[in-house]
Order: sequence, then structure tokens, then C-alpha cells
Amino acid sequence: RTAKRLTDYTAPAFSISHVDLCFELDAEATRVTSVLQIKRNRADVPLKLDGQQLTLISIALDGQLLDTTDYQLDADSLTVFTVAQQCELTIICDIAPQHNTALEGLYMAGNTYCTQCEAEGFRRISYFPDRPDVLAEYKVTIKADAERYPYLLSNGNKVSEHIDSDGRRVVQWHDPFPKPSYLFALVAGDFDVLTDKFITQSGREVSLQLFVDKGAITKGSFALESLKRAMQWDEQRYGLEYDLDIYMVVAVDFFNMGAMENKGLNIFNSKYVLADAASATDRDYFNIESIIGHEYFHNWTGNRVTCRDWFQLSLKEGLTVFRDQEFSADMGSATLCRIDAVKLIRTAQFAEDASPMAHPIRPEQVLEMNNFYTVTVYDKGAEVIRMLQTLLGRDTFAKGLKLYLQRHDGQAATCDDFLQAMQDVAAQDLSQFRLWYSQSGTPLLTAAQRYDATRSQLILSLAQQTPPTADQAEKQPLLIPVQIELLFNTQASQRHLLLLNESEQQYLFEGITEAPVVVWLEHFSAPVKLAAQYSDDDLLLIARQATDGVARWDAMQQFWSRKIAQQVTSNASEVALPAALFKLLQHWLEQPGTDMAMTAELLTLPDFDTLAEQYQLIPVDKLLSSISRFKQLLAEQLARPLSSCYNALKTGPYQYQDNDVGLRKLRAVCLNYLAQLNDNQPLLHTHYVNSDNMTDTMAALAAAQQSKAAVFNELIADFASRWQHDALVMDKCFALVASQPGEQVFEAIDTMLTHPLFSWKNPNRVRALFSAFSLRNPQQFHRIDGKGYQLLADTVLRLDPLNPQVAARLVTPLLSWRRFDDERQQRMRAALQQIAGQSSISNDLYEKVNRSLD
Ligand code: BAL
Ligand code: ZN
Repeated sequence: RTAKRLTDYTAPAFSISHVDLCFELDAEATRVTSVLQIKRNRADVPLKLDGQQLTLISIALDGQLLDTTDYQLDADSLTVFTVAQQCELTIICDIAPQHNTALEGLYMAGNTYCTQCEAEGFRRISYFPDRPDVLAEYKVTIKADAERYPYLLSNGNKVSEHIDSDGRRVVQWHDPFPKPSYLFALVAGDFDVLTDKFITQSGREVSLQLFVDKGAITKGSFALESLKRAMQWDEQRYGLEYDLDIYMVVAVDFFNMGAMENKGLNIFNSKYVLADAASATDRDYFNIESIIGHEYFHNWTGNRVTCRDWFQLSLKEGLTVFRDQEFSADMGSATLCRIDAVKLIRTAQFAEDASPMAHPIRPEQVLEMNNFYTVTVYDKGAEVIRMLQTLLGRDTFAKGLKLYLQRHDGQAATCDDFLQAMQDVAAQDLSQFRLWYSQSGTPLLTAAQRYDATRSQLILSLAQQTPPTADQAEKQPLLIPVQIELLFNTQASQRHLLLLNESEQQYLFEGITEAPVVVWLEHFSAPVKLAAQYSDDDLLLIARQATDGVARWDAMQQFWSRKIAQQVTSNASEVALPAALFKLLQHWLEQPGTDMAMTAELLTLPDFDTLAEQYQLIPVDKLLSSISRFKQLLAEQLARPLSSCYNALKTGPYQYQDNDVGLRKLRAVCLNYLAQLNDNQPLLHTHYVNSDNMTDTMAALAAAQQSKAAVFNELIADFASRWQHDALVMDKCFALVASQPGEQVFEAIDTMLTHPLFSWKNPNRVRALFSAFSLRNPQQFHRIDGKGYQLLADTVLRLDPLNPQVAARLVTPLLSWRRFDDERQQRMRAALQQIAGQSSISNDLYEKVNRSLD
């Protein structure tokens, strides 16, 4: 199995100007006829097209049928030996969507036909140069039984529709914008349709259509409203207007990812479209708005300007995640959005950097591209874009984006092209900044301060060091923007941006008349780990006084991380907590302020994953017991204010609206602490019974589950029976069952596998059970006897033949086996070896498991 390298890139030997596709849909044998207008770019090379799992029926070159001496057919390609400078190639092949469980290419989601072509799914539809730098104009004809398939959709504008003499509906589409094959989409099914319109800033009317399962129409309106907000936001913020006359979004139940930005025809995992108060949480609403925005924003950053090759994936994904984060920040609480983003970087991304799969945001070597849709490419990629905005300023950044889009409209570009546009508008040399694209790993930033009262001088020192990663031994100093705030006792604070571009640097501030507390890395201005010498008092002061909400939250996180670390390393039974801490927590509970979501975050302890990233060797048991000890202590010490705060927080009927969201979040945090106290079981029950919305229901269930309350079994049984026919809600039930910290989880998972709605073929179901188990149940996943690791290995092996992409995602927690104690290492490695020992495992799994065992 051979990996591809970024350095091996060569421009395509052939271009395709037009593609004419015809689909005669049939679950067992869909006939695909593809007519390609081909132009040769390089002499003396045969035409090699990608293709997998296709049954070739015929090939004709300029109308002449070819015979088997004219071409060579392999498992992954079709090579035509002699091709003129320009020609028309007609390829007919058959595919079997019904048997496509990998959910790449054309497959069936229940009775609906749909496609997923990114990254390399189009090659499962027809033979084609399936690479993002071959852009063509597509015409698509779809034929299917007229009654069963009222809607036959593809990219672009609808050209015609009729019923033919065989009773088949025949619909033609034309997409005027040249696109790579990964943006091709087809959907055929019967739906309920929500329609609306959007008038663009230049006055064009765009028809908006949202397709959902029959009967789910009322659950689609929030997604459609979100789409309009996203369209308006992109016009206002970046002057970017939608370009086709129609924008379609289809929700399907079987989908590997969250959603896909196919030109004019987004296909979504139904989880990120459907919502109502009874069945969706505040978090679900947030995710829907953010992902609807994300896919919409791709229309410019991804579709109009796409990627030259898949190593450049962050060019569209990092940038589009940044754009969706900015959109969400403008739609709701900017601080909360940022805190969410920081949590993800500090947990999953830092863990990935420390794992055998470490890679830069622009990877250099890839065996299976599906393995590189990662938190590094996406979320660290977005952090890199954010740093660029910090360095250049918002206006210059927006100008740079405009220049990049103008310069490369209709092209397949590189990360360097993007940086060049930014450099050109900023007239700043970004050569050192480019290292963020090629260097993997998490820099450690060490910060110190010295105050000289006699000279009124403050000297700040910063040092950076990036430890070696699995893929790169040598690291160079990066350009790191470090935002700071100086907090004084008697004066207004000062905010500054420090640029660190060497291994160590000092910064002198004159005229400073008192020693400040320095808020380092305000707003998490760079994706780095920070080591700063704070006292407890400093951290509590920052938590009270910093201007930036993220810095306030972060100070509390650092405070707890240190206390938990002290508990982990000391043999003392209790680490002392200062009285000032309780006073502050009590104050927040008594006066939660207007931003209650923020107060909720201030009151929440860091989770296991965040804490684990502070250790090279993760002390699983000690970390878990310390977290639980501090949680218990806080519940006991703050029982009264927690209870008063909980009782004081009341909402009216459910609305997804900032103030209510904050209130529910704060109440859930209080409930979670109160559940630690034995006499609060009735409270859990009451909270559950009185709930008129899924957010409160889930708060009761989560609090009961985490506190191992006896009432959990009763509540979850009621929940399961109430929602037994709703797959998306049952996913919440599966996840709660699988993340319960007690050892009964294994039996409970077995029972859930027999639930009528569970299916190994549905990624949402599989993830609901097994990602919840391996990622949100450290107690049982990391059991010392290895039973958790074994369960995951068995699951991964069972899933791989069906859906390698999902199997390879699931295996991730096992890859970091070197970060655990000897006994766990041995058992995790044994689980990986069991997987690696199967000769027929997919490339997806092979790449990850073998990198880990190397
Ligand atoms: N392009 C794959 C799905 C997404 O990132 O939007
Ligand atoms: Zn994306």
C-alpha cells in the first residue's frame, strides 16, 4: 500500500471541459453513462481514469467502440492507451447503490438515493480523473420511477422535467460553474419540502428548498432560517453573494460526515437539519446553525475557489471553519463560541498532535485521504486563519480574502496562493508564518514577568518550544501572536499584542507604575500550551477582572488544572482550596449576571480529556478520582447557593434564544453538582418530569448518569420508551447508556445493539454508542483489565468491511497507547495488533493502526 506525497504533485495530463452524465436509477444496477470532452495537456501519456467497484459495460472514443486491446482495466483505474489531442469519451458502467455500505459514491439512505463524493467517491460512480484540480461543467440527466421518486436532484439549475414512455421521471440539470468531481451530487427520493426565498444584495432572487423525510417538515424551519442568516452574514461581512438561482439542502439519515457542500445541492446528515424543542437540545440548534453556515460559506471558500490537491484541504476547511465560527459568534455569544473552539483544540487537537497520526494542517503524506478530515486540518487550520486575522487586522484580512477569491475564482488553488494574497494586501512578509502550514505539533509557550519599581519598567519574557512529533523530529520557531492584558490594582488595564518569532524574546514596557497581573494568551490568541507562573490569587483575579471572557474562563480552568495536578502528584488526601475561591463561586451563583452561559462555564471543572493533555503519561485513575473529589467537594461546600441559584432560574415555554439558553445551561450545571449529594435524587426526577424540552431532559439524564444516581435506570428506561420510534433521539439515549461510568455499561451496550433502531450500517447509530463509549466514558474505556479496549477493537473489526471511514475514526482512541501506564499500554497494543493482524483491513484502518504500531 503506497502513500501519496505532497511533493509528488504534478498537474493533470488531461483536462475535461464538459461532463454529460446520465443515471438510470436502480438499487441493484444503476446504469451510468458518462460523456467526457477531453483535452490533452501533456504528450506521450495514456489517459488514466480513476474507478472503483464499477462494472464496465462499454467505452467509445469519438463514437468508436473500443475493445479490450485499446485499454487496460485494473481494480482502481481504467487506462486508455491512445487518445488524440481532443476527444469525446463515452463510458457506460453499472453500479449497485443498494450494496454500497461505505456511503461513498452513490448509495441508498433508506429509500433515498444520494451521493457523497468528497474526497474520492466519484470514482465509485464512473471512471474519471477524480482529483480536485480537474474542473468541468456538468450536465446531468436522472431517470427513475416517477411515482416513487418525485424529486430527482443534482447540482446547478433545473433544465427540464418530463415523464417518459416507460413511466420514468426524467430530469435534467445544468451547473454552469466548472467544478471538481468531489462537488458532484445526486439525490432521488420522496420528501416534504420547505421553500423560501432570499434576495441577494444585488437584488437577485434565490429559491431556497429544504428536503426532509415525509412528516418532518416542522423540524426543518430552523435550518432554513439559519441558511438565510448565513447568506446575509456573508454579504455583510465579506461582500460575498450567492451565485445560482436555487439553493437546495437535503437531509438524509445515512451519512458519514456532518454535511457536504456540493454546489447548489448540500447534502446533510439529518442530525444537523432537524430540530424542534421536544427532540433537539440547545446544542443541537447551535450545531445546525453553524453547519448550515459552514456548508453555505463553502460556496466561495471551497467551491468557487477549490483545492489543487487534497494536501491543501485546510485551504477550504480551516478557512471555512473560521468563517462559520465568526458567523456563530455574531449570531449568539462570541465568548461561548470561542470557549467551545478552545476546548476542542485543547482536547482532540492537542491529543492528535501528540499521537502517531500527528500531521501539519497541510499534511505531507497520505495513504487514505478520508483519514485527514481531522481536527488538525479543520480546527487548528481555523486557528491559523484566526492568527492571520489577528496579525493583519480584520480589515486587511477581509481585503486579503477578497483578493484571494478574485485572483483564483474558478481555479484550484493552494495554501500558498492564499497566503500570497494575504501578503500582497498586507505588504508584510509572511514567510515565517507559513511554517504553521508545514510544521505539526503543539508549541509550549513559557511566559514570565519581572517588574522593576525603581525604573517603572515591566519586562515580559516569552519562550517557545515545540516538542518533536511522530511525523517530524525537528521544529523551528513559529511566529506566534500573543495577546495580553495587564491588570492593575489602581489603574485601567492595558492590552497589547506581542509577536514572538524567536525561541526566546523579551518585551520592555516603560512607565508602568505598579506591578500588574498579566493575562497571557488572551482569547487563546494562538493554538499553544501555556506555562505561566500564576499564584492562586492571580488566577482568581483574572477570573474576576479580565476584559476578555475567554481569559476569565481560562483562568478558572488553569486554577482547577493546577489543583487537580497537585492532587494527582501529592499523597495528601485533600489539596487545600482557598477561601477566596468559594467566595468567588458563591458570588457567581448569587449574581449570575446577564451572561448566564458564561457563568455556567466559570463554574465548570475541566474535563478528563483537557486535563489528560497536560501529561505525557496520563494518570487515568488519579485524574478521574481527583476530578470526582473536587466535584463532590464543591457540591458540598456550595450546596446552599447552588440550590438557591437552581431554584431562582425559571424560563417560560422553550425558545432557542440566548438568555434562555444561558439560563438552562447554568441550571444544568447547578443540577449536575447538586446530583452529587445523596438527598437530591428527587430533584433529578422532578427536573426530568417537569421538562418541556430536550435540553432540560438531557440535563436531568446526564446529571443522574454522571452521579451514578439510582434513579438513572428509571429515567433512561422512560426516555427510551418515549422516544423508541425517533432515531435521532434514540442516538442520545444510546450515547447516555454507553457513557455511563459504571461497569454495567457492557451489558447495557449489548442490549442497545438489539434495539430495533440500531443498525451497524448507520454511522449515527454506531457513533452514538461507540464514540460515546470510547470518548466519553474514560472510567470504563480505560478499565485496567482491557475490556473497554477489546470492545472497541471488536467493534472496529466488525465495522470495517461495511464502512471503513467510520471504522477508522472509531479506532482513534486506541492509537495513543504509548501515553498510558504499562498495563494499559499492553492491552491497548494487543487490541491494535488484533486489528492489524487481519489481512483484509481497509486502507483507512491500515494507515492509522500501522502508524501507531510502528
Ligand atoms: N467538505 C466535507 C464536509 C465539510 O467540511 O463541509
Ligand atoms: Zn467544510
